[in-house]
Amino acid sequence: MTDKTPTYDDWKAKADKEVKGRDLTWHTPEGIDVKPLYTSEDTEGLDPGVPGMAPFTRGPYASMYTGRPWTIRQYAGFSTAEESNAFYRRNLAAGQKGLSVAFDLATHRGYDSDHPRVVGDVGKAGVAIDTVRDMEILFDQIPLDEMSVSMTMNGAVIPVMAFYIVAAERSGVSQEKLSGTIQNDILKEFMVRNTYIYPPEPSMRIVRDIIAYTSKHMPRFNSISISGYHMHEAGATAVQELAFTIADGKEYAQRAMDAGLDIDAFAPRLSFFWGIGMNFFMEIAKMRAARHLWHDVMEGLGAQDPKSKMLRTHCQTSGVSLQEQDPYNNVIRTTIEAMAAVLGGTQSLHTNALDEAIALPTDFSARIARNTQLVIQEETGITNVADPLGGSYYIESLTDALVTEAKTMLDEVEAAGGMTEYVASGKPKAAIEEAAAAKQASVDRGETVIVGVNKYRRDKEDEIDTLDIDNHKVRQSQIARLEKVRAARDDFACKAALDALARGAAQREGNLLALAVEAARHDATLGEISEAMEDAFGRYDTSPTPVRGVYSEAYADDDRYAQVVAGVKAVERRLGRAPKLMVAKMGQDGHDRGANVIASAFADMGFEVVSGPLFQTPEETRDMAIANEVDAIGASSLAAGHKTLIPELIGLLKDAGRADIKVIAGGVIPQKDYDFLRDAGVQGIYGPGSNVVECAADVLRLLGHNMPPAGEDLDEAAE
Ligand code: MLC
Ligand code: 5AD
Repeated sequence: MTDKTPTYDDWKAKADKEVKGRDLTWHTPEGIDVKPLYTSEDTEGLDPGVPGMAPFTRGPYASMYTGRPWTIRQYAGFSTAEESNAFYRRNLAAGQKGLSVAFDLATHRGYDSDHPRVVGDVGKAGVAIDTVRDMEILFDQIPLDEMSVSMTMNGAVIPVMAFYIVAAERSGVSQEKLSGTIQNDILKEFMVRNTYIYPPEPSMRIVRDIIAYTSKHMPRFNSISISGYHMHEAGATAVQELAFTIADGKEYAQRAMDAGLDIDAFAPRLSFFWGIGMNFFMEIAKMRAARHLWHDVMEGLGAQDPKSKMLRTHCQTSGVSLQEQDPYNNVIRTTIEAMAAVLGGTQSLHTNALDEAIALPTDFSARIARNTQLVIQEETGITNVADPLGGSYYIESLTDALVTEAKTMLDEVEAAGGMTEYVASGKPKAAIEEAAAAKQASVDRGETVIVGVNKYRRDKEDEIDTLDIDNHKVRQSQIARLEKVRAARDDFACKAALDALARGAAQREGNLLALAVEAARHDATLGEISEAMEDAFGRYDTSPTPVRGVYSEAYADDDRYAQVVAGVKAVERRLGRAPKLMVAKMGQDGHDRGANVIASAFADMGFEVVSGPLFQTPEETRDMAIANEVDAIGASSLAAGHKTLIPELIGLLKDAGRADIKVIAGGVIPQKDYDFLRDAGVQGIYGPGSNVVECAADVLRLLGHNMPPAGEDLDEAAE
């Protein structure tokens, strides 16, 4: 026996024997080959330094949570300002530490609650805000000079910031005292989140004007929350999320510098936002790699102040990782993801509620979500050591691999002329959609296990109580308040301020936020402020272009898939053309991952697929469906507009004498709404966790083709 330290090779020889030579390498979607063991050989030359010092891999602050724990900041908002305010105050009393406002989609897209395009959206996915008055009510009895407030707003970011500033002013708090964060990250909206209003160039001006305004007047306010979260949710790999988000940040910094701002005057107030999913160590390494990458990028841009190079971030646990089936499993998932965010060194955290896949949180589910953080913070001792995983062979090695992979992707972005250009090329969106389709196929095939969904599925699910919002009632109360505000204001002064804003937008001069603050002081509404700029900028429209071939490749050798493809062919023979499905997105809901996955998979299976543009009204969907001679419409709904918009579409088809066009629905739809939708004429409902190939089989049945159930022979496929 020698006393030589065993090497990796020594270990491998032993492990190979145990598993009889089976390859234990884990090939991740990022393209990183994770070995079954890491040793000191993997971290030679890798020294991550200490927290609070360059390159900040181990955390932005020296003492990290030993000095101050992360901020428990739960994202919330629904119905009216009154109801959301009461919810916030209950949560703060129960241990939440910072606020985070979720606005409804009408607000996001720059429409007042009385606009005809937003009938299904008011108060649904967040709180409805039309005027400064609403904003004052939202923060009633919450001291804005003490409470840090995050606002997730990107499209209508100018009026929302203006309302916040003026509401604080009316409560006696001047803007330099305000601390918080505005999301203000428009590039990722064009890639994945889709709540843009204007085209990319004027949108980038808005981002820049907000950075300029806050760096001058609001020293405690974070001007932007550069977000990878939504890419993560749309299906991006960790490397894509890292590279595209850091590239977005670089682009914003560059634009602000091009406008004459000193980098160290604004960069300390740029902040970040990551999505944290179930790949535990990968997520921790991602957060560490991001800090290293950002440090290097900012140094490259000439930043001097260490605070400019120090990445601070918010994290949210992953919504898409949560399931409708066996929903209590979601508490476990969220706990694991929260642990990753904390071990990765987040500054602020939102933990999702267990009813995520079905509806907005109730008081009950919000309590469990919040308590998840309180328990980690106050019961586990995790906060007593800064970056406790620092030096782990695996973590350090994975961090380094992610830095290297992301740098390669960053170089590609640079070669394409920067992120604005790259986003305009559609390449990052397509790359993320491809990753999403591959992931869905892997889940559908059972290669990626989801407990309670594609493995260990229960025969019968428990029902849980979910929140329902009466959007008609909220809309009526918003309209009443809008009328009151409009009646009480000095119309002449209001119009003059709106005209000045419109001129500033058209003539490319003046700071748009400064101009909007003036309009807000005269009680201009969100819709009016948005429209004043829309006149100069226009409204931006895009059409989805779903990827092709990912499903057919993943299912190349699958019998059931072949059976469904044969079924589609059979229908094609009967009709003399391929069956035609329109995938529709109605209302202001821009979540299109599901719609794109369906479009992509159905096209691979042989359907002719028409993808409707985002934000259609039911009338527009009807017209497009009839003009394209489709057999069925699949309405995808993730923002709770389904009870209003889908029945309306069915009624319109009936009135047009086209009740023969079948309507099916998919997305976030609570079981308790199924009967309501079926009574309204919906012929198939596919919630989260549905298998896409089985959905297609079901649609064939609807079209009169008798598909045998899964598991039966191909030969038996009856026509
Ligand atoms: C922190 N501080 C310390 C310290 N840690 N001081 C001493 N020792 C320590 N160990 C100080 C900081 O310097 C700072 O003061 C203050 O404490 C607060 O710390 P912070 O790190 O700035 O935390 P916070 O205020 O919570 O800000 C975190 C943030 C910010 C920088 C990431 O941008 C933020 O809160 N983001 C939240 C974004 C969010 O909620 N988004 C929701 C998106 S939902 P000072 O004086 O230096 O400021 C969404 C979903 C959807 O997008 O699609 O709709
Ligand atoms: N209230 C609470 N959480 C919300 N989310 C979205 N809207 C709200 C809201 N109004 C959360 C969900 C979703 C993510 C984008 O943010 O977790 O997946």
